[in-house]
Amino acid sequence: MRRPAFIVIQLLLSIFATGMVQAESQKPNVLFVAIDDLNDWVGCFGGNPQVKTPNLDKLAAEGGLVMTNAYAPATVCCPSRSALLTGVHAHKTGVYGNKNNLKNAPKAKDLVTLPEYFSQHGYHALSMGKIFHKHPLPGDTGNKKSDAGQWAFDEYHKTLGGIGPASKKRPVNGLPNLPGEKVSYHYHAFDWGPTAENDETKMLDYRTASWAAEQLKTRDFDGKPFFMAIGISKPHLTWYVPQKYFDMYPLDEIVLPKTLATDLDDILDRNGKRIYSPSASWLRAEKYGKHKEAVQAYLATITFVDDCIGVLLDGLAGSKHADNTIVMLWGDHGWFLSEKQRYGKTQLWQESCRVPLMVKVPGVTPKNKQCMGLVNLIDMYPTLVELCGLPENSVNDGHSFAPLLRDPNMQWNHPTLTNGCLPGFYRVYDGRYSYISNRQRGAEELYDHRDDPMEWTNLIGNSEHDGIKSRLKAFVPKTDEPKSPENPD
Ligand SMILES: [Ca+2]
Ligand SMILES: [Ca+2]
Repeated sequence: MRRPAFIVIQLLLSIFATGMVQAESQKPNVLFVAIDDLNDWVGCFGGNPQVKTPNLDKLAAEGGLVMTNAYAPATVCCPSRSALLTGVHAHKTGVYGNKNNLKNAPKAKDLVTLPEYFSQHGYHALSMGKIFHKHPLPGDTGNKKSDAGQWAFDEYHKTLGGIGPASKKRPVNGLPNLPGEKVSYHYHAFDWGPTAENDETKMLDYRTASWAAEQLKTRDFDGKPFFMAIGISKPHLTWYVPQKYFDMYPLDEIVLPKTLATDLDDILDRNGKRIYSPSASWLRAEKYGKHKEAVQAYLATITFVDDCIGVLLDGLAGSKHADNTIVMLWGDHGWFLSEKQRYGKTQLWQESCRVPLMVKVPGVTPKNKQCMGLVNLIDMYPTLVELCGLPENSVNDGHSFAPLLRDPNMQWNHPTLTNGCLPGFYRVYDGRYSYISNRQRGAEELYDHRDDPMEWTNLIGNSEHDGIKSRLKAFVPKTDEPKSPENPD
Protein backbone atom coordinates (compact mmCIF):
# COMPACT_ATOMS: atom_id res chain seq x y z
CA MET A 1 0.00 0.00 0.00
CA ARG A 2 1.33 3.47 -0.93
CA ARG A 3 1.96 5.99 1.78
CA PRO A 4 -0.37 9.06 1.76
CA ALA A 5 2.56 11.51 1.37
CA PHE A 6 3.68 9.70 -1.78
CA ILE A 7 0.18 9.92 -3.25
CA VAL A 8 0.04 13.67 -2.52
CA ILE A 9 3.41 14.21 -4.25
CA GLN A 10 2.27 12.18 -7.26
CA LEU A 11 -0.95 14.20 -7.41
CA LEU A 12 0.97 17.48 -7.24
CA LEU A 13 3.38 16.34 -9.94
CA SER A 14 0.53 15.37 -12.24
CA ILE A 15 -1.21 18.76 -11.71
CA PHE A 16 2.10 20.51 -12.42
CA ALA A 17 2.64 18.42 -15.59
CA THR A 18 -0.89 19.14 -16.84
CA GLY A 19 -0.33 22.84 -16.23
CA MET A 20 2.88 22.71 -18.22
CA VAL A 21 1.14 21.01 -21.15
CA GLN A 22 -1.58 23.66 -21.14
CA ALA A 23 1.04 26.42 -21.01
CA GLU A 24 2.75 24.88 -24.04
CA SER A 25 -0.42 24.65 -26.11
CA GLN A 26 -1.97 27.97 -25.11
CA LYS A 27 0.19 30.69 -26.57
CA PRO A 28 -0.32 34.19 -25.13
CA ASN A 29 -2.90 36.42 -26.78
CA VAL A 30 -1.98 39.88 -28.02
CA LEU A 31 -3.99 43.06 -27.52
CA PHE A 32 -2.32 45.58 -29.84
CA VAL A 33 -3.61 49.11 -29.27
CA ALA A 34 -2.82 52.05 -31.56
CA ILE A 35 -3.54 55.63 -30.54
CA ASP A 36 -3.45 58.14 -33.38
CA ASP A 37 -1.28 61.26 -32.87
CA LEU A 38 -0.79 60.83 -29.13
CA ASN A 39 2.53 62.34 -28.06
CA ASP A 40 4.18 61.93 -24.67
CA TRP A 41 1.45 63.91 -22.90
CA VAL A 42 0.54 60.93 -20.73
CA GLY A 43 0.83 61.07 -16.93
CA CYS A 44 3.28 58.18 -16.62
CA PHE A 45 5.44 59.53 -19.49
CA GLY A 46 5.80 62.98 -17.97
CA GLY A 47 5.43 64.96 -21.22
CA ASN A 48 2.91 67.34 -19.69
CA PRO A 49 2.37 67.76 -15.94
CA GLN A 50 -1.25 68.84 -16.34
CA VAL A 51 -2.60 65.95 -18.39
CA LYS A 52 -5.14 63.61 -16.77
CA THR A 53 -4.72 60.01 -17.93
CA PRO A 54 -5.83 57.84 -14.99
CA ASN A 55 -6.45 54.75 -17.09
CA LEU A 56 -3.08 54.76 -18.83
CA ASP A 57 -1.45 55.39 -15.47
CA LYS A 58 -3.43 52.46 -14.05
CA LEU A 59 -2.05 50.25 -16.81
CA ALA A 60 1.44 51.25 -15.61
CA ALA A 61 0.45 50.47 -12.02
CA GLU A 62 -0.73 47.02 -13.10
CA GLY A 63 2.40 45.96 -14.96
CA GLY A 64 2.32 47.95 -18.20
CA LEU A 65 6.00 48.81 -18.53
CA VAL A 66 6.45 52.49 -19.42
CA MET A 67 8.97 52.63 -22.29
CA THR A 68 10.15 56.20 -21.79
CA ASN A 69 12.65 56.12 -24.65
CA ALA A 70 10.48 54.90 -27.52
CA TYR A 71 10.62 56.46 -30.99
CA ALA A 72 8.56 56.23 -34.16
CA PRO A 73 10.01 54.85 -37.43
CA ALA A 74 8.43 57.85 -39.22
CA THR A 75 6.50 60.92 -38.11
CA VAL A 76 3.19 60.74 -39.96
CA CYS A 77 0.52 58.05 -39.88
CA CYS A 78 1.05 56.06 -43.07
CA PRO A 79 4.83 55.65 -43.13
CA SER A 80 5.01 55.02 -39.39
CA ARG A 81 2.27 52.42 -39.44
CA SER A 82 3.45 50.84 -42.69
CA ALA A 83 6.95 50.46 -41.25
CA LEU A 84 5.94 49.04 -37.89
CA LEU A 85 3.32 46.71 -39.43
CA THR A 86 5.64 45.35 -42.13
CA GLY A 87 8.71 45.51 -39.91
CA VAL A 88 10.64 47.30 -42.69
CA HIS A 89 11.74 50.95 -42.75
CA ALA A 90 10.44 53.50 -45.28
CA HIS A 91 13.84 53.97 -46.92
CA LYS A 92 13.60 50.33 -48.06
CA THR A 93 9.93 50.30 -49.10
CA GLY A 94 9.47 53.81 -50.52
CA VAL A 95 6.42 54.35 -48.26
CA TYR A 96 7.38 57.84 -47.05
CA GLY A 97 4.08 59.73 -46.94
CA ASN A 98 0.36 59.44 -46.32
CA LYS A 99 -0.36 58.97 -50.02
CA ASN A 100 1.89 55.94 -50.45
CA ASN A 101 -0.26 52.82 -50.01
CA LEU A 102 2.08 49.98 -49.08
CA LYS A 103 -0.03 47.70 -51.29
CA ASN A 104 1.09 49.76 -54.32
CA ALA A 105 4.74 49.83 -53.29
CA PRO A 106 6.77 47.24 -55.24
CA LYS A 107 9.09 46.71 -52.25
CA ALA A 108 6.30 46.45 -49.65
CA LYS A 109 3.27 44.84 -51.26
CA ASP A 110 4.42 41.25 -50.62
CA LEU A 111 5.73 41.74 -47.09
CA VAL A 112 3.81 39.76 -44.48
CA THR A 113 2.34 42.27 -42.05
CA LEU A 114 2.25 41.67 -38.30
CA PRO A 115 -1.41 40.54 -38.08
CA GLU A 116 -0.99 38.33 -41.16
CA TYR A 117 2.10 36.76 -39.61
CA PHE A 118 0.20 35.92 -36.46
CA SER A 119 -2.71 34.56 -38.51
CA GLN A 120 -0.32 32.36 -40.50
CA HIS A 121 1.00 30.97 -37.22
CA GLY A 122 -2.23 29.78 -35.67
CA TYR A 123 -3.67 33.01 -34.27
CA HIS A 124 -7.09 34.49 -34.89
CA ALA A 125 -6.36 38.05 -36.05
CA LEU A 126 -9.19 40.54 -35.61
CA SER A 127 -9.47 44.30 -35.63
CA MET A 128 -11.57 47.40 -35.23
CA GLY A 129 -10.52 51.03 -35.70
CA LYS A 130 -7.50 52.55 -37.41
CA ILE A 131 -4.49 50.24 -37.54
CA PHE A 132 -3.34 50.66 -41.15
CA HIS A 133 -3.55 54.08 -42.76
CA LYS A 134 -6.60 54.31 -45.03
CA HIS A 135 -6.30 54.64 -48.80
CA PRO A 136 -8.72 54.94 -51.72
CA LEU A 137 -9.25 51.91 -53.93
CA PRO A 138 -10.03 52.19 -57.67
CA GLY A 139 -13.65 53.34 -57.93
CA ASP A 140 -13.61 55.31 -54.66
CA THR A 141 -14.67 58.91 -55.05
CA GLY A 142 -14.54 61.95 -52.76
CA ASN A 143 -13.19 61.15 -49.31
CA LYS A 144 -14.04 57.45 -49.57
CA LYS A 145 -11.09 55.24 -48.66
CA SER A 146 -12.05 51.60 -48.90
CA ASP A 147 -8.65 50.11 -48.15
CA ALA A 148 -8.38 50.19 -44.35
CA GLY A 149 -6.07 47.16 -44.16
CA GLN A 150 -9.02 44.76 -43.76
CA TRP A 151 -7.10 42.25 -45.92
CA ALA A 152 -4.61 41.75 -43.06
CA PHE A 153 -7.16 40.30 -40.62
CA ASP A 154 -9.25 37.15 -40.35
CA GLU A 155 -12.02 39.35 -39.00
CA TYR A 156 -12.29 43.09 -39.58
CA HIS A 157 -14.99 45.40 -38.27
CA LYS A 158 -15.63 48.98 -39.22
CA THR A 159 -16.65 51.34 -36.41
CA LEU A 160 -19.93 53.13 -37.05
CA GLY A 161 -21.49 56.15 -35.39
CA GLY A 162 -19.92 59.11 -33.65
CA ILE A 163 -21.12 62.64 -32.94
CA GLY A 164 -20.08 65.90 -34.53
CA PRO A 165 -19.45 69.30 -32.99
CA ALA A 166 -22.18 71.39 -31.38
CA SER A 167 -21.73 74.20 -33.86
CA LYS A 168 -22.45 73.90 -37.57
CA LYS A 169 -20.14 76.81 -38.26
CA ARG A 170 -16.57 76.02 -39.40
CA PRO A 171 -14.12 76.46 -37.92
CA VAL A 172 -15.85 75.81 -34.61
CA ASN A 173 -12.95 77.50 -32.80
CA GLY A 174 -13.53 80.72 -34.77
CA LEU A 175 -9.85 80.99 -35.69
CA PRO A 176 -9.73 83.01 -38.93
CA ASN A 177 -7.35 82.27 -41.79
CA LEU A 178 -4.37 84.52 -42.21
CA PRO A 179 -4.52 87.00 -45.08
CA GLY A 180 -4.07 85.05 -48.33
CA GLU A 181 -4.19 81.69 -46.57
CA LYS A 182 -6.53 79.12 -48.08
CA VAL A 183 -7.71 76.46 -45.64
CA SER A 184 -10.51 74.02 -46.22
CA TYR A 185 -12.20 72.95 -43.02
CA HIS A 186 -12.40 69.25 -43.72
CA TYR A 187 -12.14 66.73 -40.91
CA HIS A 188 -8.37 67.08 -40.57
CA ALA A 189 -8.50 70.80 -39.95
CA PHE A 190 -6.87 72.55 -37.00
CA ASP A 191 -10.16 72.92 -35.18
CA TRP A 192 -11.68 72.09 -31.82
CA GLY A 193 -14.81 72.50 -29.75
CA PRO A 194 -17.46 70.61 -27.77
CA THR A 195 -19.58 67.90 -29.40
CA ALA A 196 -23.30 68.23 -29.95
CA GLU A 197 -24.00 65.95 -27.01
CA ASN A 198 -22.08 65.77 -23.75
CA ASP A 199 -21.99 61.98 -23.97
CA GLU A 200 -18.73 60.16 -24.60
CA THR A 201 -20.45 56.80 -25.10
CA LYS A 202 -21.66 57.94 -28.53
CA MET A 203 -18.16 58.80 -29.74
CA LEU A 204 -16.53 56.63 -32.39
CA ASP A 205 -13.54 55.59 -30.28
CA TYR A 206 -15.72 54.78 -27.30
CA ARG A 207 -17.71 52.44 -29.53
CA THR A 208 -14.53 50.80 -30.76
CA ALA A 209 -13.31 50.26 -27.19
CA SER A 210 -16.72 48.93 -26.08
CA TRP A 211 -16.80 46.51 -29.01
CA ALA A 212 -13.35 45.20 -28.11
CA ALA A 213 -14.29 44.85 -24.43
CA GLU A 214 -17.36 42.86 -25.41
CA GLN A 215 -15.35 40.49 -27.64
CA LEU A 216 -12.88 39.90 -24.83
CA LYS A 217 -15.60 39.21 -22.28
CA THR A 218 -17.75 36.92 -24.42
CA ARG A 219 -15.56 35.01 -26.87
CA ASP A 220 -13.05 32.21 -26.74
CA PHE A 221 -12.07 32.47 -30.44
CA ASP A 222 -12.60 28.72 -31.00
CA GLY A 223 -9.79 27.95 -28.60
CA LYS A 224 -7.20 29.76 -30.74
CA PRO A 225 -4.96 32.45 -29.31
CA PHE A 226 -5.95 35.87 -30.63
CA PHE A 227 -4.19 38.90 -32.04
CA MET A 228 -6.62 41.76 -31.50
CA ALA A 229 -5.65 45.11 -33.03
CA ILE A 230 -7.67 48.08 -31.78
CA GLY A 231 -7.22 51.54 -33.26
CA ILE A 232 -8.21 54.70 -31.39
CA SER A 233 -8.54 57.56 -33.86
CA LYS A 234 -8.03 60.52 -31.49
CA PRO A 235 -6.28 62.71 -30.36
CA HIS A 236 -5.81 63.14 -34.12
CA LEU A 237 -7.46 66.37 -35.23
CA THR A 238 -10.16 67.51 -35.07
CA TRP A 239 -10.44 67.97 -31.31
CA TYR A 240 -14.23 67.73 -31.02
CA VAL A 241 -14.98 66.02 -27.70
CA PRO A 242 -17.75 66.36 -25.09
CA GLN A 243 -17.71 69.59 -23.08
CA LYS A 244 -16.94 67.76 -19.85
CA TYR A 245 -13.41 67.06 -21.07
CA PHE A 246 -12.77 70.74 -21.81
CA ASP A 247 -14.10 71.53 -18.32
CA MET A 248 -11.34 69.37 -16.79
CA TYR A 249 -8.75 71.88 -18.02
CA PRO A 250 -9.69 75.46 -17.04
CA LEU A 251 -8.21 77.84 -19.57
CA ASP A 252 -6.65 80.14 -17.01
CA GLU A 253 -4.68 77.23 -15.54
CA ILE A 254 -3.16 76.02 -18.82
CA VAL A 255 0.64 76.09 -18.87
CA LEU A 256 2.06 76.35 -22.38
CA PRO A 257 5.05 74.29 -23.54
CA LYS A 258 8.40 76.06 -23.39
CA THR A 259 9.46 77.50 -26.73
CA LEU A 260 12.26 79.65 -28.06
CA ALA A 261 11.34 82.45 -30.47
CA THR A 262 14.60 82.14 -32.43
CA ASP A 263 14.58 78.34 -32.48
CA LEU A 264 14.40 77.91 -36.26
CA ASP A 265 17.21 80.40 -37.02
CA ASP A 266 20.03 77.87 -36.70
CA ILE A 267 18.82 75.24 -39.16
CA LEU A 268 20.33 76.13 -42.51
CA ASP A 269 20.66 74.52 -45.94
CA ARG A 270 23.91 74.09 -47.88
CA ASN A 271 23.68 77.72 -49.00
CA GLY A 272 23.26 79.02 -45.47
CA LYS A 273 19.56 79.74 -45.97
CA ARG A 274 17.05 79.06 -43.18
CA ILE A 275 14.89 76.09 -44.20
CA TYR A 276 12.03 76.19 -41.71
CA SER A 277 9.27 78.70 -41.08
CA PRO A 278 6.54 78.62 -38.45
CA SER A 279 3.52 76.54 -39.53
CA ALA A 280 0.35 78.32 -40.70
CA SER A 281 -1.64 76.86 -37.79
CA TRP A 282 0.91 78.24 -35.30
CA LEU A 283 0.87 81.66 -36.97
CA ARG A 284 -2.93 81.73 -36.72
CA ALA A 285 -2.89 80.74 -33.04
CA GLU A 286 -0.12 83.26 -32.39
CA LYS A 287 -1.87 86.13 -34.16
CA TYR A 288 -5.20 85.57 -32.41
CA GLY A 289 -3.80 84.47 -29.02
CA LYS A 290 -5.24 80.96 -29.11
CA HIS A 291 -2.33 78.82 -27.89
CA LYS A 292 -3.99 78.08 -24.54
CA GLU A 293 -7.20 77.05 -26.26
CA ALA A 294 -5.28 74.68 -28.56
CA VAL A 295 -3.41 73.08 -25.67
CA GLN A 296 -6.64 72.80 -23.67
CA ALA A 297 -8.34 71.03 -26.61
CA TYR A 298 -5.49 68.54 -27.11
CA LEU A 299 -5.48 67.78 -23.37
CA ALA A 300 -9.27 67.37 -23.36
CA THR A 301 -9.07 64.98 -26.31
CA ILE A 302 -6.33 62.92 -24.63
CA THR A 303 -8.47 62.49 -21.52
CA PHE A 304 -11.38 61.35 -23.68
CA VAL A 305 -9.02 58.79 -25.29
CA ASP A 306 -7.89 57.72 -21.84
CA ASP A 307 -11.51 56.98 -20.90
CA CYS A 308 -11.79 54.77 -24.00
CA ILE A 309 -8.62 52.94 -22.97
CA GLY A 310 -10.23 52.41 -19.56
CA VAL A 311 -13.25 50.73 -21.17
CA LEU A 312 -10.98 48.50 -23.23
CA LEU A 313 -8.67 47.48 -20.38
CA ASP A 314 -11.55 46.96 -17.93
CA GLY A 315 -13.01 44.62 -20.56
CA LEU A 316 -9.78 42.65 -20.64
CA ALA A 317 -9.44 42.63 -16.85
CA GLY A 318 -12.99 41.23 -16.49
CA SER A 319 -12.40 38.47 -19.03
CA LYS A 320 -10.91 35.01 -18.79
CA HIS A 321 -8.10 36.19 -21.08
CA ALA A 322 -6.69 38.69 -18.57
CA ASP A 323 -3.80 36.55 -17.33
CA ASN A 324 -2.72 35.31 -20.73
CA THR A 325 -2.85 38.46 -22.86
CA ILE A 326 0.09 40.68 -23.74
CA VAL A 327 -0.93 44.34 -24.02
CA MET A 328 1.15 46.47 -26.37
CA LEU A 329 -0.10 50.07 -26.56
CA TRP A 330 1.53 52.76 -28.70
CA GLY A 331 1.10 56.17 -30.33
CA ASP A 332 2.10 56.26 -34.02
CA HIS A 333 4.26 59.43 -33.71
CA GLY A 334 4.44 62.56 -31.59
CA TRP A 335 2.92 66.01 -32.01
CA PHE A 336 4.06 69.62 -31.68
CA LEU A 337 2.01 71.96 -29.52
CA SER A 338 3.90 75.12 -30.52
CA GLU A 339 7.42 73.75 -30.00
CA LYS A 340 9.49 74.70 -33.07
CA GLN A 341 6.74 77.23 -33.90
CA ARG A 342 4.29 74.64 -35.17
CA TYR A 343 1.28 72.48 -34.47
CA GLY A 344 1.33 69.04 -36.02
CA LYS A 345 3.90 66.42 -36.88
CA THR A 346 5.96 65.57 -40.02
CA GLN A 347 9.37 66.89 -38.92
CA LEU A 348 12.12 64.96 -37.14
CA TRP A 349 12.55 66.75 -33.83
CA GLN A 350 12.04 65.12 -30.47
CA GLU A 351 8.40 66.15 -30.04
CA SER A 352 7.30 64.34 -33.21
CA CYS A 353 9.65 61.35 -32.90
CA ARG A 354 9.06 60.39 -29.27
CA VAL A 355 6.02 58.19 -28.67
CA PRO A 356 4.24 56.61 -25.74
CA LEU A 357 4.78 52.83 -25.68
CA MET A 358 3.55 50.54 -22.92
CA VAL A 359 3.94 46.78 -22.77
CA LYS A 360 2.33 44.46 -20.26
CA VAL A 361 3.39 40.83 -20.26
CA PRO A 362 1.44 39.18 -17.45
CA GLY A 363 3.74 37.77 -14.80
CA VAL A 364 6.81 39.30 -16.46
CA THR A 365 6.74 43.11 -16.63
CA PRO A 366 6.90 44.87 -13.25
CA LYS A 367 4.36 47.32 -11.84
CA ASN A 368 4.97 51.08 -11.77
CA LYS A 369 8.21 50.81 -13.69
CA GLN A 370 9.80 53.09 -16.24
CA CYS A 371 12.23 51.52 -18.67
CA MET A 372 14.93 53.74 -20.19
CA GLY A 373 15.97 51.29 -22.93
CA LEU A 374 16.06 52.92 -26.37
CA VAL A 375 13.53 51.28 -28.67
CA ASN A 376 11.74 51.99 -31.93
CA LEU A 377 8.17 51.02 -32.78
CA ILE A 378 9.63 48.97 -35.64
CA ASP A 379 10.94 46.68 -32.88
CA MET A 380 7.39 45.74 -31.82
CA TYR A 381 7.00 43.15 -34.61
CA PRO A 382 10.03 41.00 -33.71
CA THR A 383 9.33 41.51 -29.99
CA LEU A 384 5.80 40.12 -30.23
CA VAL A 385 7.04 37.29 -32.42
CA GLU A 386 9.58 36.32 -29.76
CA LEU A 387 7.20 36.75 -26.82
CA CYS A 388 4.66 34.46 -28.49
CA GLY A 389 7.22 31.84 -29.53
CA LEU A 390 6.70 32.31 -33.27
CA PRO A 391 9.57 31.74 -35.71
CA GLU A 392 11.66 34.84 -36.40
CA ASN A 393 10.72 36.82 -39.51
CA SER A 394 14.09 37.44 -41.14
CA VAL A 395 12.98 40.53 -43.08
CA ASN A 396 12.30 42.50 -39.87
CA ASP A 397 14.53 45.59 -39.56
CA GLY A 398 13.90 45.94 -35.81
CA HIS A 399 15.42 44.22 -32.79
CA SER A 400 13.29 42.22 -30.39
CA PHE A 401 13.30 43.98 -27.02
CA ALA A 402 11.82 40.95 -25.23
CA PRO A 403 15.00 40.67 -23.08
CA LEU A 404 14.44 44.26 -21.92
CA LEU A 405 10.89 43.42 -20.82
CA ARG A 406 12.29 40.65 -18.63
CA ASP A 407 15.03 42.92 -17.24
CA PRO A 408 14.03 46.59 -17.67
CA ASN A 409 17.24 47.82 -16.02
CA MET A 410 19.60 46.19 -18.51
CA GLN A 411 21.73 48.26 -20.91
CA TRP A 412 19.79 48.65 -24.16
CA ASN A 413 20.85 51.41 -26.48
CA HIS A 414 20.61 50.54 -30.17
CA PRO A 415 20.70 53.97 -31.89
CA THR A 416 17.26 54.48 -33.35
CA LEU A 417 16.31 55.64 -36.86
CA THR A 418 13.32 57.77 -37.85
CA ASN A 419 12.55 58.48 -41.51
CA GLY A 420 11.23 61.83 -42.68
CA CYS A 421 8.57 62.20 -45.37
CA LEU A 422 11.12 62.37 -48.20
CA PRO A 423 13.91 60.09 -49.36
CA GLY A 424 17.19 61.06 -47.71
CA PHE A 425 15.68 62.72 -44.63
CA TYR A 426 16.64 60.99 -41.38
CA ARG A 427 17.09 61.28 -37.67
CA VAL A 428 19.37 59.05 -35.62
CA TYR A 429 19.12 59.23 -31.83
CA ASP A 430 21.37 57.43 -29.38
CA GLY A 431 19.67 58.40 -26.12
CA ARG A 432 21.81 61.52 -25.70
CA TYR A 433 22.50 63.03 -29.12
CA SER A 434 20.08 63.44 -32.02
CA TYR A 435 21.47 63.88 -35.54
CA ILE A 436 19.15 65.01 -38.34
CA SER A 437 20.19 64.95 -41.98
CA ASN A 438 18.22 66.32 -44.91
CA ARG A 439 20.31 65.23 -47.90
CA GLN A 440 18.14 66.99 -50.49
CA ARG A 441 18.56 70.36 -48.81
CA GLY A 442 22.07 69.77 -47.50
CA ALA A 443 20.92 70.60 -43.96
CA GLU A 444 22.20 68.92 -40.82
CA GLU A 445 21.39 69.26 -37.12
CA LEU A 446 22.94 67.89 -33.96
CA TYR A 447 21.51 68.26 -30.46
CA ASP A 448 22.78 67.21 -27.04
CA HIS A 449 19.76 66.19 -24.99
CA ARG A 450 21.72 66.17 -21.73
CA ASP A 451 21.79 69.98 -21.77
CA ASP A 452 19.15 70.71 -24.38
CA PRO A 453 16.09 68.42 -24.20
CA MET A 454 14.04 70.78 -26.38
CA GLU A 455 16.65 70.69 -29.19
CA TRP A 456 17.05 74.47 -29.25
CA THR A 457 20.78 74.70 -30.00
CA ASN A 458 22.02 73.17 -33.24
CA LEU A 459 25.62 72.06 -32.59
CA ILE A 460 26.38 71.01 -36.15
CA GLY A 461 28.74 73.90 -36.85
CA ASN A 462 30.78 73.21 -33.72
CA SER A 463 33.83 71.14 -34.73
CA GLU A 464 34.19 69.80 -31.18
CA HIS A 465 31.25 67.53 -32.00
CA ASP A 466 32.55 66.20 -35.33
CA GLY A 467 33.31 62.79 -33.80
CA ILE A 468 29.78 62.46 -32.44
CA LYS A 469 28.34 63.50 -35.78
CA SER A 470 30.43 60.89 -37.64
CA ARG A 471 29.43 58.19 -35.20
CA LEU A 472 25.70 58.90 -35.62
CA LYS A 473 25.99 59.48 -39.36
CA ALA A 474 27.23 55.91 -39.73
CA PHE A 475 23.68 54.77 -38.87
CA VAL A 476 22.12 56.84 -41.68
CA PRO A 477 21.14 54.60 -44.63
CA LYS A 478 23.49 54.94 -47.60
CA THR A 479 20.73 54.49 -50.19
CA ASP A 480 17.06 55.40 -50.27
CA GLU A 481 14.30 53.63 -52.14
CA PRO A 482 12.50 56.17 -54.38
CA LYS A 483 9.00 57.19 -53.35
CA SER A 484 6.46 54.46 -54.13
CA PRO A 485 3.40 55.35 -56.27
CA GLU A 486 1.04 57.90 -54.70
CA ASN A 487 -2.73 57.72 -54.49
CA PRO A 488 -4.50 59.92 -57.06
CA ASP A 489 -5.76 63.26 -55.75
CA1 LIG B 1 -1.01 59.53 -36.70
CA1 LIG C 1 17.35 76.11 -32.76
